[in-house]
Amino acid sequence: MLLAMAEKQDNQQGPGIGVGVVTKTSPKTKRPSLYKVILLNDDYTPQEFVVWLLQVVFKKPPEEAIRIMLHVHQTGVGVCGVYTYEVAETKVAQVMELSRRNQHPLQCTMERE
Ligand code: TYC
Repeated sequence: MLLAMAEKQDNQQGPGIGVGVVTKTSPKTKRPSLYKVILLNDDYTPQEFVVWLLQVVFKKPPEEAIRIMLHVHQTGVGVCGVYTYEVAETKVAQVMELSRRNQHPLQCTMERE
């Protein structure tokens, strides 16, 4: 009875209890730019350290970590992962800090995909 009255009032004066106003906005979502995190080869950083880094920072399973490390070792560069800007920036900073702390010259950079 109360609802019926509210709806009756609606019909006279606009939306009220139990009456939704339908607003339709066009879905304008933009996909974020993605960035490749790239590891560079050097002659001094131990292979085991790079494999460990790929597991800890980039969450790679052991076998994939070995594969990526060997690719960098053999070709000079390799992609560790693709992320949004801030995530990529954080991964690069983590690699650089862990390398510095362990006195390895390992270099890491990012590049827009
Ligand atoms: N080239 C290094 C070695 O032989 C291993 C290495 C791999 C270093 C990948 C850096 O990003 C790198 N000890």
